[in-house]
Amino acid sequence: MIRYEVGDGIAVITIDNPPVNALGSGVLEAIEAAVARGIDDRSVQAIVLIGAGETFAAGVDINIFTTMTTREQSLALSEAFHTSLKNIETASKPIVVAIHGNALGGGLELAMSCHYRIALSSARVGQPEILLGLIPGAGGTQRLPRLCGVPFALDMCIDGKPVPASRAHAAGIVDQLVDGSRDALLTGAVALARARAGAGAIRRTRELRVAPQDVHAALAACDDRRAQLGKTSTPLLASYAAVDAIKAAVTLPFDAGSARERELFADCLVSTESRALVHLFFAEREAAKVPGVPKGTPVRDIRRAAIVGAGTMGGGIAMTYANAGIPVLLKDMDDAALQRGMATIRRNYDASVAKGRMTADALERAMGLITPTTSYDGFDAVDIVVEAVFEDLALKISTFGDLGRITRHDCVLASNTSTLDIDALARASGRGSNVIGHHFFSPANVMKLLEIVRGRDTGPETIATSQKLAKRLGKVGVVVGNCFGFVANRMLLQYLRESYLLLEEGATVAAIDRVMTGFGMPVGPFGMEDIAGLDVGARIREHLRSSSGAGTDWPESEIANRLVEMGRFGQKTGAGWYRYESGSRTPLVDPLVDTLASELSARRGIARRVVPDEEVLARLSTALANEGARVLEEGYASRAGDIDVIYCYGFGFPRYRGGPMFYADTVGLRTVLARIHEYRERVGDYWKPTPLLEKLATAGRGFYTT
Ligand code: T1G
Repeated sequence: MIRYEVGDGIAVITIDNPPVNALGSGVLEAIEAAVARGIDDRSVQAIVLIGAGETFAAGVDINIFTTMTTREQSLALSEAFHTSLKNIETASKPIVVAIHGNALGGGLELAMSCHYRIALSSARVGQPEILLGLIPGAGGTQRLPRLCGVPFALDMCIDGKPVPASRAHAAGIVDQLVDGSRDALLTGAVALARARAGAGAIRRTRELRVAPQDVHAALAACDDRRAQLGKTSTPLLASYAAVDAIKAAVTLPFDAGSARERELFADCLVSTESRALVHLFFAEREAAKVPGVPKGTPVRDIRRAAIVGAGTMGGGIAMTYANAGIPVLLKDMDDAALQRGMATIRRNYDASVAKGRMTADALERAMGLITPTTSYDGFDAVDIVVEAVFEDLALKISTFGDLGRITRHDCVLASNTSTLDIDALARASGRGSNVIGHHFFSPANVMKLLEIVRGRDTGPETIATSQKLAKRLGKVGVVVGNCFGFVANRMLLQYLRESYLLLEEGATVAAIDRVMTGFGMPVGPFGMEDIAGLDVGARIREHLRSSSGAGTDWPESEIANRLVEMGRFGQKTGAGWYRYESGSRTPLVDPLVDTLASELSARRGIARRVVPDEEVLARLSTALANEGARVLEEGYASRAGDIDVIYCYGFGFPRYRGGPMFYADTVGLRTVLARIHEYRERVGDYWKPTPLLEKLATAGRGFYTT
């Protein structure tokens, strides 16, 4: 994993641990040993450290963290990192690190323990540990503020976003930039090393003063950042720990500050938040591995696309393709609908420009890639068609009939349906192996999830092409099976069912939403339905009732349907579960809904009661976990991790809770099972534990514990 070569007085140490040169166990020690070898080698005047392949190092091997079960182990791990980097930093010959690709987490910490940093201008550096619920644990919180100052270090450690090498250079993290290839970088690094070799004193980051040298200003920056954290919805434990560790860099000498960092790092590593985020890191990557679609399955090149239906979803999907630089035809039946669709797209882009998220040029470029049309002209030249017409099976079947006749034989035919039968659409098209579900989440140009639905005849090429396309569209693609509501909405139906029934039992719309937003959801079930549209929910329930009669073995609350009958579809009609002042999206409590709930519970003979917040959370999260187990058991999801990725990216389930399946494990499946039995007694016998959940709970296991 470590190569050592000497040429003309310069030792070049290469990290070679594909695919991302992760600093797995033994790698840092091997680098340390190679540095010691260079020190002892009289022919060596200076040392260069570089990564093999496409990148420098993407940090410590995250797999290591899954083996850490105690705080003591975590502390020892951080101590080992610190010792290795101290030995590298205190080397008596100059060490130049050459950065290309990524220097992230422990990779940047290693680079900062070297004496001089040269980077390709295309490189990125960052401390993304916060995305894993961690802080830098190898001295990053002590060395970074010494190189770039406290405010920049706070940004890097709390936002976790990598910064381009040019900004790192401007901030003082990187000393020199090089354009071109890895070879050009290596040449530049060797030249810098040679120059430093003869230049006397070596600059060690640990000896630098933290900037700003005005301690009050530095401490004020930390306190301000901590105060800001308190205002954010759910700051992570690690966010506060990052502020405390950087504050220690200001107030304590290097070694004492490092000891403080280690303590804080260990606290984070054993936290449930970090376990949840590390779980999601790997679950997201596992989701890319689909049974029956081996690595290397051929994929088709998507150069041109077409969307059928210029409504809210169709428009958002067209923006997603245009944002990825793919020219797209946007078809709708009549010109009026098309103009409305195009106007919405321009309005959304204008809003992005107004928020500084896009330039006016980029707006015009994107609009230029979207061609509105009322005909199928040009559809015979596209590589993919995404159907996004009204959620009506007959309409979709006729659309797929058309598409099967007019598109090229290898054209991917995708449907944005959120619930309907992909196999029926495949049959209508006569091209089953090319038909697949591409279920985007609203707003389609914003939400990161793409639920990819494989039908009975969907070909592996079509699936592999969809996965690659998802990444290109900036989405996280998760492949699921074809059942009513697939995974996302099928589970959501149970979550909403319990929300409605809790209303009849005495809870209120505002209380239920408050509990779920307090839990970390971006909106509660009722706020979410007001955004998506109660009419959409009603149609889905109607489809479910008419399609199979399956899944209606539970008491259906009439309350949602009553609101729809009253024309209360949500934000789009100014009233739904909440009411909205004209032009405002601020939900206002409407006592009418609570009155309706009391009437319906009286009619169903339900004795209303005070529903504790804990029960609200328990009922809704248990409904998700139990249906998730059913989806797994029936094989519509390949892994529990896929379900967690779907809920975190599709519905904003709090990542620091790991997703509904991981969260159920933190509650304990025995507790979850006991709750289901209790609800079966008290609420209704529609509560049936899924055999998989029952089996795991009885065995004292979880969805993730073997
Ligand atoms: N450890 C282990 N495996 C890793 C890894 C890592 N750090 N980074 C990537 N992989 C694997 C990944 O699972 C996948 O495997 C393959 O590499 C390709 O990754 C002490 C505490 C670098 C931007 O948080 O952000 O250092 O699925 O699919 O889209 O302070 O990977 O193929 O089997 O993501 O091109 C900090 C994490 C660690 C960076 C590349 N570092 N990695 O993205 O490929 S904590 C990070 C990434 C730390 C110290 C601390 C991305 C990437 P497989 P990929 P990509």
